[in-house]
Amino acid sequence: MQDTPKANRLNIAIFGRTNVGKSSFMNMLIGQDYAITSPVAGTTTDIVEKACELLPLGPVLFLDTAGVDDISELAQLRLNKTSKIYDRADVILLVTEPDVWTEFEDEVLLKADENKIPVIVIINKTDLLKPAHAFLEKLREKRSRILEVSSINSNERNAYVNAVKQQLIEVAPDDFIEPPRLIGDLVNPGGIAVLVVPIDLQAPKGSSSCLRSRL
Ligand SMILES: Nc1nc2c(ncn2[C@@H]2O[C@H](COP(=O)(O)OP(=O)(O)OP(=O)(O)O)[C@@H](O)[C@H]2O)c(=O)[nH]1
Ligand SMILES: [Mg+2]
Repeated sequence: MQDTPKANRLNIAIFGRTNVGKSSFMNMLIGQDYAITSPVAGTTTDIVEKACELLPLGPVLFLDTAGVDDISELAQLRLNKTSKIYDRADVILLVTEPDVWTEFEDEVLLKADENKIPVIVIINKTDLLKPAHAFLEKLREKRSRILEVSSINSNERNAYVNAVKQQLIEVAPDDFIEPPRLIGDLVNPGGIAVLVVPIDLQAPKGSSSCLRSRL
């Protein structure tokens, strides 16, 4: 867990190999078809950012990245951009598929550790295959925060989203969960304050709703 958040908005980076369902997973979390998804590996070629109020957590910024195993001609440029996300991320959601763990996932864990960023492992596409016991056992030796989801199973969406929120609350920096008071030392209990705020990215925590999302 980091001691100091980089901003009042929790930056949540989504990493994983191409085609594991990073963009689909982000879309499920925000409740919108926001990022483009497709069966073609390398669909996301630039960082896709989505600001949202994820209650009861607060304002977050999702950063959907290009696949870390991208081997296309432009791969190096994309990977450079993805690597920069380690400077911004407060939390990493590392998306993988049942029974698949490669050097790319290990590399993300390594870089996350170097940058002291907590990681939640997301095993996606569990509608296609349930992860094997042995796979889960091995994974638990690497990380304790593991969630099994399906980004296309809308019946279970609430359960998946709540599980992710719970994990985020547990790993978020303390002063993100308990932010300094804005006017607590200016207004007495029962006093009246008029707060005029634009509902945009700069709005203070708790004042904006999830921008057009159904969360
Ligand atoms: N069955 C199943 N398919 C999924 C799931 N999540 C994503 N997919 C499919 O997997 C394919 C890739 O999904 P994307 O969300 O584009 O994957 P990505 O990791 O963002 O891919 P890149 O941007 O290319 O790195 C699409 O055809 C999705 O519909 C899931 O939970 N179950
Ligand atoms: Mg994508």
